[in-house]
Amino acid sequence: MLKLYGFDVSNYYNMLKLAMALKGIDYKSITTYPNQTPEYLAICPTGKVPALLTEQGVLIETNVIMEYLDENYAGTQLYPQDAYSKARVKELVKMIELYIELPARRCHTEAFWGVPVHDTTKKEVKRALLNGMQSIARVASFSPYLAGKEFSAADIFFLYSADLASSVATKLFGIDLLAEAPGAKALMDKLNALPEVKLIAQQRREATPAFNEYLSKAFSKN
Ligand SMILES: N[C@@H](CCC(=O)N[C@@H](CS)C(=O)NCC(=O)O)C(=O)O
Repeated sequence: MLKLYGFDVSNYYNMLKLAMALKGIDYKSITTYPNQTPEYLAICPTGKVPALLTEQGVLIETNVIMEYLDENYAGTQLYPQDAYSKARVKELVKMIELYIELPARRCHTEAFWGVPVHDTTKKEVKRALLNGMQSIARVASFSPYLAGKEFSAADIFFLYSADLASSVATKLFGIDLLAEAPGAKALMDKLNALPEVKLIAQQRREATPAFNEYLSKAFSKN
């Protein structure tokens, strides 16, 4: 059986949990925080999560795992068949990771755990997030899904990355990031209403106290 390493507060992990739930894939969750122990590095070379153990070996990187799952399992299709449409979905996934997820992460410590981030970083991140969301607005269709009429992997990435990034933008910059992409709020509401998404959100809330405790220990060591 597939084994998925990660923890319920991680948005990358939750992207894969949602993909697997929508496809009806059976797997075993192995709760793991990112770490650099020899034991985990023997499974996952970066020490990050998620990692997926398949019968053939381990796969890392969320977008790569999502493509693998889509090619190997039935259920909700996450990428279109046609090469051009598929490339457009991958384009959105890459834009979300590079221009929304990664800049927002630079400010997570201050937004979520009160560990201050330098003002220069905040200035850079604010500009990057606004540019990123405005770029996505030019590429995405929001009719009603990000890539058009059909649900896709891009919606899964958007759901989790835009959610965290818009919290960062509200908390630290007082801006409404989703308002930069007309249609984004309606899409978020539509996705958040899915029973699979609600369950993952509930599991995230339940797992948050343990993760905060783990983090406060980690921060006090540094
Ligand atoms: N590019 C990786 C990023 C994974 C990632 O950054 N995961 C976070 C948890 S949500 C992590 O492991 N962070 C710890 C670290 O960066 O060392 C992916 O797509 O899976």
